[in-house]
Amino acid sequence: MATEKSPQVAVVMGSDSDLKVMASCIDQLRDFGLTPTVRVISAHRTPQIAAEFAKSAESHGIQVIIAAAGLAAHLAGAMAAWSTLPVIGVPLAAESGLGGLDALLSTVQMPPGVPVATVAIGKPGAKNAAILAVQILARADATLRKKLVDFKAKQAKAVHDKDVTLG
Ligand code: RP5
Repeated sequence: MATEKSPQVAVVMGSDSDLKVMASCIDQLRDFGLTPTVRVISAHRTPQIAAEFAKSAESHGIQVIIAAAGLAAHLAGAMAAWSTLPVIGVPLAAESGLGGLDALLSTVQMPPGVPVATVAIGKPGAKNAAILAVQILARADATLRKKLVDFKAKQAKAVHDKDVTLG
């Protein structure tokens, strides 16, 4: 059962410069009543901490890891290398001039045996990562399942209302 205090989801990002995008992921998780653990950890700049975090995440109650990074984005892959928890990767568009395609390919093209569930680049992916994490947790949590049903219904109504307004 999800409570305000249970950090079942970890949101890790390669830099604090990623926070402006990942705020929408954190906000979405909070909207579902979750309080994620949020960390800045870099696969390249703090590799030891990345390994230690991934290895110990499950023992701290984490059930899903969301990992976001830009450029040569290896953070999600590093998490998946060191943990058997499901890892959702969010590729970000850092200032590389490639619009996040670099991070997308780095995150999604994992070798067989080490999957990373990769979502879209940037904000849409950040929001979807949160929803996907909730969907994973909801398999064993009826309260979250109900919240997901309500979320989908509200989303559908918003689209329908716009459709009616446009007439
Ligand atoms: C990546 O490098 C981070 O995830 C970030 O998207 C990008 C740039 O980091 P900063 O130079 O802004 O710290 O590792």
